[in-house]
Amino acid sequence: MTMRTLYHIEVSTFSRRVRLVLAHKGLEAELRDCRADPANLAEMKRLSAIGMMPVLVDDGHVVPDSGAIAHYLDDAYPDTPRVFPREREALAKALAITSAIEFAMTTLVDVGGRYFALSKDAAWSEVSSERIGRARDAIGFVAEQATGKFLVGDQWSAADIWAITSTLWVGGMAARAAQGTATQHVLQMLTLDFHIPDALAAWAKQHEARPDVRAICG
Ligand SMILES: N[C@@H](CCC(=O)N[C@@H](CS)C(=O)NCC(=O)O)C(=O)O
Repeated sequence: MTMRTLYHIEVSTFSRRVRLVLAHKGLEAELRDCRADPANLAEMKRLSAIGMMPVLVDDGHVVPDSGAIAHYLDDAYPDTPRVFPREREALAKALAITSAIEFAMTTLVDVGGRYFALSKDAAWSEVSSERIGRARDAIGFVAEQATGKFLVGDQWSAADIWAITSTLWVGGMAARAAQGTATQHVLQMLTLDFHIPDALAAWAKQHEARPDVRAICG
């Protein structure tokens, strides 16, 4: 039997993508939460040169980064349902959407978290507005694609997985702040002018009740 381990963070939008990809493929993995257990974090950092979650270890093969993991699983398990379409036009569209979401989420985490300590710097306003403006453009592009039930073609794909996880994560920030469960980084992200466009939030509503989405993002 294949030994499969996912180093992740329970509430991370990046980690949830991979758990939804695994669920779509019917693949199981032992979950090791790196925020809950420092030993898992140390092990993940030993395995991955970039030291970020999620990291998948599949029969000894180490794959970091949610997008790379999804591509790896599509190729390594060709008998399971794919998350990136095979057909060229659909693949290009799915990648345009996942790249835009990756850019928007990483920018939000960078500006609101990793670099926020620089927010008293004279250049902060200009630099952060430029970056967040681009993140808004990227998520706006994704919202423009939300014209049907699925973002690409007529089935659930990586584009939908990337979109639902980020929509629920960003949408849930204010609720977590109100409950007192938000991290300092999330509180800082809430000060930035970044929101999920109404069209994308409305699109997400029709998928929130999916059993895999409820189990992983609930
Ligand atoms: N592009 C990466 C982003 C992963 C990422 O930013 N992970 C965060 C967790 S939410 C992390 O590991 N942060 C720790 C750090 O930056 O040191 C992916 O999609 O997997």
